[in-house]
Amino acid sequence: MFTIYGRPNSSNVRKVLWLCAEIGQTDYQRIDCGRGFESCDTPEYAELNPNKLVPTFVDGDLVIWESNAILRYLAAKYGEDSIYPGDLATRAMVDQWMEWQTTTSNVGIRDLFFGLIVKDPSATGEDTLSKAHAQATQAMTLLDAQLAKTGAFVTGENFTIADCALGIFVNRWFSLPIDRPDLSALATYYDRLKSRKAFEETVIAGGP
Ligand SMILES: N[C@@H](CCC(=O)N[C@@H](CS)C(=O)NCC(=O)O)C(=O)O
Repeated sequence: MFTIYGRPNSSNVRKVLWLCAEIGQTDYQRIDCGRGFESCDTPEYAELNPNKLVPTFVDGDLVIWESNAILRYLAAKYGEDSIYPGDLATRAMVDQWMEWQTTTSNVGIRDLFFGLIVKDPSATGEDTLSKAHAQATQAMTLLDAQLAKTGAFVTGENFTIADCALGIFVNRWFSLPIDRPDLSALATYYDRLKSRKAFEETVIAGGP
């Protein structure tokens, strides 16, 4: 049995919980920690994850931090081939969108979340919010164009771990109190995700 450290309202923890539900891995232990819960700023936790962030995944002697690395491990170990394809070209597309999530699409939506929901004083300024909104809009417009091409999911007809990485932030985009341009492929995609029980129970239930 593996262990997931992290609060269930964290976006990066929810990615992992969502994938576990998708691939039928429900026999695990989850330990609440992070903002609003037990602090991660302890020597014991830093031994596991020197970033003192969540999630951290422990499977016997194996310890993984970085949510997308955890997704890859779980999908490769327990998932069907389609969720993290063995075919290298198809896999590269999944990896590409996961990298884009971490490095690019996350930035504006994260800053909006900190300004509007967490109300972190460093993120509530008008300029900061407006820059974050522009970044988030640009990223979601790009994703909308991709979805208009692929149809069902981020990389094509099959649900993959790129959807776990990005779907969390699509939920946040549609849940934040912000103006949103009409992005119809993205809205259809969000409806498609909401029809999945695993998404409903692990992502929607956790709020924005
Ligand atoms: N790149 C890391 C980011 C991890 C991260 O920023 N986690 C946030 C929650 S989403 C966190 O630990 N925040 C501080 C806390 O909850 O104590 C990942 O994908 O795992």
